[in-house]
Amino acid sequence: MSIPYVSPQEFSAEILRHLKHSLGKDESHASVYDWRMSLSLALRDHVVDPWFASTRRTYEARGKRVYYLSMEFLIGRLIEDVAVNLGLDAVAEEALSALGQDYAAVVANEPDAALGNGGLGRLAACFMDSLSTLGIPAYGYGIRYEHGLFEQHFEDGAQMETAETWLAQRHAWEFERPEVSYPINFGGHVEEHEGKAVWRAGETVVASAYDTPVVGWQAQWANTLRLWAAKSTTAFDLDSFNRGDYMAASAPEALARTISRVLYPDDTTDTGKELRLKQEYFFTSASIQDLLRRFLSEGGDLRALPDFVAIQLNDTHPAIAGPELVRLLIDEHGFEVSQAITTARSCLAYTNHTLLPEALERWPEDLFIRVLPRHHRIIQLIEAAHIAATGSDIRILEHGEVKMGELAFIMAHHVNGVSALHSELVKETVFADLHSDYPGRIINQTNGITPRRWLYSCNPPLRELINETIGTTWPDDLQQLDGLSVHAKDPAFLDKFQAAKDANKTRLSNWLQARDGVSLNPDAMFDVQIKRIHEYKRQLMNLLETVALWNEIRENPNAGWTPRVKIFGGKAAPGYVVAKQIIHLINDAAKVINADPATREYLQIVYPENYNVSMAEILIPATDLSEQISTAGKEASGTGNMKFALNGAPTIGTLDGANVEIRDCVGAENFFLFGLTAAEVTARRAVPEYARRAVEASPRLARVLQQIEGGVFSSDDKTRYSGLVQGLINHDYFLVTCDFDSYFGTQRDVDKAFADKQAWTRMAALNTARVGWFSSDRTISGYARDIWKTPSLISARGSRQDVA
Ligand code: H53
Repeated sequence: MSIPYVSPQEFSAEILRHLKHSLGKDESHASVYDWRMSLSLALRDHVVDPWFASTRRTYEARGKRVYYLSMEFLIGRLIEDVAVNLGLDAVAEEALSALGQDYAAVVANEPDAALGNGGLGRLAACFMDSLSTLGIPAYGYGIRYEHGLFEQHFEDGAQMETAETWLAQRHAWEFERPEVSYPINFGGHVEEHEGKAVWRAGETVVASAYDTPVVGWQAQWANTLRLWAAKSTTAFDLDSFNRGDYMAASAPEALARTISRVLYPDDTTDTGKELRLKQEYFFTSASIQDLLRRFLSEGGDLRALPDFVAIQLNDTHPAIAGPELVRLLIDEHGFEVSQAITTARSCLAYTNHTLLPEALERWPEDLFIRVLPRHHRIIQLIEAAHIAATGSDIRILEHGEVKMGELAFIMAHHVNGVSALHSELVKETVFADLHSDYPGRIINQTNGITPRRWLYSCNPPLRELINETIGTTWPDDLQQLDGLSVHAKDPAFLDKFQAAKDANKTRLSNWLQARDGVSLNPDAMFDVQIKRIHEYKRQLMNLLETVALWNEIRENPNAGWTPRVKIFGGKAAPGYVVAKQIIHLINDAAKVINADPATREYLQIVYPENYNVSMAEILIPATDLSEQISTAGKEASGTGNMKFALNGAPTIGTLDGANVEIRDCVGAENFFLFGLTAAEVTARRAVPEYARRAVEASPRLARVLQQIEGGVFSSDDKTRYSGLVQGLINHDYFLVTCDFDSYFGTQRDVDKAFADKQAWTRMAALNTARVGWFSSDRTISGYARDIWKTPSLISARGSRQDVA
């Protein structure tokens, strides 16, 4: 496919045509919403041809397709993404300006599609972009949540949540597919008829498809993101209505829709909730039924399914795919048990994203039997086959629980971790026994990020500098950025690099001023920690360091401090009490510290509400220092760390997740390392009273804790943080206290380094130049080569065909 040229005049006409015929609006009455919809629909029109061509090519090739099953796709806005991949970004902007519209305002009118919580969901979105860019035939499968991740507001510094409503407006990018729907059964019981199991379901809902085309770089390929909405089998109960019972009349529809109503806002601990299990089965079953229908409609023989179908399980959430595929092969297609299990396993692979025990799902067995009685029996068969084959002690069903991690592992031909360190820890810890039962099954695929969104679109000044320095072919071959390295010695180049950073800092300042009335000192270091609020990510340690710094500036105001703006962003799961306290404390501390005239010049804390993908796109390019400070061994990979480095922000971080590989790439001298290693963390936990000892050994930390506990930041409620502080002193599972001094000291090294402007800029530029490896194109090529065995179907761009 090549992209046909469209002139701005032609594109204006296309926008106007949609304004009139799709929106039914006259130009003189059109709102920003109308313009945004018209622009989106005009762009979508240009996606359709490459999308159809890709589908045709896939059918002709009769090859393998990838099915990426994910509970979450954290997409964000799509206008710029689509415009950029179509090569129409400049045209769209010019066309809208010619119509008298402010392009940036129109783009900003699009609500974020927040169908995810954080890293895992955003990774899925980056993978969709790369699958299309690489020309690998693929479907993303997920849930079309009516309400995405909640909106966050602060009331007196405390987090409040309100429902997110992206679907209150029409979603411009999707195509409804009412003809593509599947029954999804729950409950009931299993009967035996002539040796055959028959599942008599207690309840049935319908999964109905909505397709969003995902176009890759330069529109060479487009895949489909198919999201399922739950509907009722009977839309309306007329008998109830006629009796005057209007609530009961709409009850079936309301009940069914509950399943796709809302994204669970906790990415670690929501297992155990019946609705969540139903959501997981709902979208997994619909997806498996859909891919089987596609395969059979092409005349496929199910015994050859693994040659045509690669199913990737994004975490354990779709782990029910194994039993579901086995069930369909046995119950509906007459397979023998062992043949069904072998066939299913040859199709399935599982990505593990965490070592946190609470994030590896386990379902109470009685709940599981109630919701999925047939699958429970199938899991017994899978477990028996596993024990027979390996003699293993590992069970899927144990202590009255169904262990989804073990199930996913046993039913996958490959299991991958998401960074080199994480994959090793998967082998050594959570899946040590299964690793010895199935040596070679665990492999690593270090995460990546799409450079189209996370550099090209979000950072125009740096994009232009890169284009003029090394040419324009880097967005789908990111290692070309290495060509910037030689320029990092050139003061003229460094000036331009710094000018790009400054422009982004100004853009952020203006945005914050307009949104929240907050002004930032543009000469200060922008020190940013944006991610979900979690104890292991240690936003608390960052805050403690900020308070310690405040103390020191007050005591010694003329010591030549490097001015800093500490920027926090992120949401806490609504039920995660400690995380919410940490948010409250950051906001409380901000109030006191920002009001202090003695330190105002040097230290400011900013915590904008409702961090999301679009906010990340403004914050990351403007960042000077990236905070990646998790307890070593706890962050599986991180992907924000990659985005910052790519946009020229050196990291202060621990040896955790992909930080390790980032540091290897950028060079130890361009990375601010501190803290205990994963092995030291484990050893330290064995030391009695390690936290208390750490506090006693650090007067600086002890003082900060006293201040917080004593109510310095909570004069309205002096005991507000006593639980939080005592928790640190007495437990501190995440070793905030133990790493504090090392962190504080390294931050002072950062201060000194930042003061040498040119050396700092050089470090920043070398970060950009050396992290091209973290493109999600590289990651997806790795999955395609090592796990899926799927070739690229794009012929134009040479090396693409070598992925398999
Ligand atoms: O997945 C990211 C990792 C990150 C990890 C994250 C994640 C979730 O977002 C949700 C659940 C889960 O188990 C893991 O925390 O380290 O970068 C993508 O792999």
